[in-house]
Amino acid sequence: MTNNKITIALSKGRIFKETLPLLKHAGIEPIDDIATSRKLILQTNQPNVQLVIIRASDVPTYVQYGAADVGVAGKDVLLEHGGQGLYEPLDLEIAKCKLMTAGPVELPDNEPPRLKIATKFINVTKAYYASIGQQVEIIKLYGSMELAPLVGLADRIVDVVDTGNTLKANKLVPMEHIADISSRLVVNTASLKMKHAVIKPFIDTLREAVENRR
Ligand code: PRT
Ligand code: MG
Repeated sequence: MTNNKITIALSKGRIFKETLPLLKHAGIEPIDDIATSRKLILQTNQPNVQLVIIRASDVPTYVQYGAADVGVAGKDVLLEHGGQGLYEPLDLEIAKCKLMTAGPVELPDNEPPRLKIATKFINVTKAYYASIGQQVEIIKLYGSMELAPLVGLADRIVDVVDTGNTLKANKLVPMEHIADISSRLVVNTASLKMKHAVIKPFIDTLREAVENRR
């Protein structure tokens, strides 16, 4: 039996906002208003398409296990997750930012030999400092990384930066560039095979929408 219903995983905020016009190009529009609805599953004008609204960092997990067939996630989140069980066919060119190290405007005269780095991107941070041959101590945080250097929890942070205003407001400066980030379409590898008849045209239409915006 073939099941041609597809579930799309999205996070609230910038990803939802910026994915909506791309979905519209594919003829998909949510029926419920995300701004007022507390529903986590949103029906769309397409009876075979539903949206699930989850935390940005949970999107790869839902898609990996097939709880959602496709999803939209930042490359930062995908690098950190590792991408197991995920096919990444398309750069949606939305929610662009940079993954950077950042530190205080005025660095102390004698920095410790082993820097403390606060971040929610543990794996990416480990790989980055290993790649430049620098031994560091990594401190896992879940948000507001910018605070850590201000209160002496860490010497540096690793975070995504867009305008840089948040760093500036906290007297931090961007230092090393780790990666350019944008959001990607990810697809469950089993869904791609089982629901090829719906997922393949969906990917193609989104690709067209991305190309039209260039
Ligand atoms: O909020 P939650 O913990 O659930 O997850 P999240 O913060 O990862 O989700 P969300 O929706 O805020 O971000 C989703 C995706 O958007 C991220 O995974 C990135 O790929 C992308 N993105 C693009 C950004 C930014 N730009 C961005 N500026 N994600 C976060 N930020 C943060 C930044 O770290 C800073 O704290 O927004 C703040 C403002 O940035 P500036 O540089 O413009 O001041
Ligand atoms: Mg956020």
